[in-house]
Amino acid sequence: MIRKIFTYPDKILREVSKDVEVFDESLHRLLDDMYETMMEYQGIGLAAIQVGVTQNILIINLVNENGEQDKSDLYEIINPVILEKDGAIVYQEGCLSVPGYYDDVQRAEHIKVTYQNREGKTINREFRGLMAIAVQHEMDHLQGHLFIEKLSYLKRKKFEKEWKKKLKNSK
Ligand code: Y12
Ligand code: CO
Repeated sequence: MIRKIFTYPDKILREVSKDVEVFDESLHRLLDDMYETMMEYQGIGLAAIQVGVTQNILIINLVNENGEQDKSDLYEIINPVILEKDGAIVYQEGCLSVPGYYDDVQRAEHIKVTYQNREGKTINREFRGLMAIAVQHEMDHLQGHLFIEKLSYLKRKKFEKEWKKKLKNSK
């Protein structure tokens, strides 16, 4: 089922998500719905809070070297914790909750993460480059943060002005 994606400035996006404790059929349905929703809106990453569910869940499905978004490359990441981070990388980020706006954000280039999969199994993994960026972007959502909060004061002011205009024109 395709779910509604909440967009800025909806207050729900500021909520802090909670850990998943039960790894049951309803969690699997939510993960399947998140995947369907992300694909429908042509995203590469989605956090549960973006579909209104305040649980520590995110999915990421990057495009591979053949330009395809293969489901076998899908990461379902539950209750993630960053254990270590290092390096720096700048990338022009976008977000399905801020559609149409993209800007440069600096993040760690390499992270070590512990998380659980849909069966509740603990997994320890290292991510680099775009995958590290995506994990950090989605984990910010779980803390109620959006990438636009990382913009400089002047860029943020410009964004707010443009966004208000866009919202007014879409009424
Ligand atoms: C690198 C940087 C950011 C991430 C987080 C995941 N971000 C996305 O998946 C963003 C997707 C996106 C797609 C859009 O297209 C449609 O909605 C059809 C979009 O909207 C427009 O461009 C109008 C905005 C964002 C991972 C890795
Ligand atoms: Co986002």
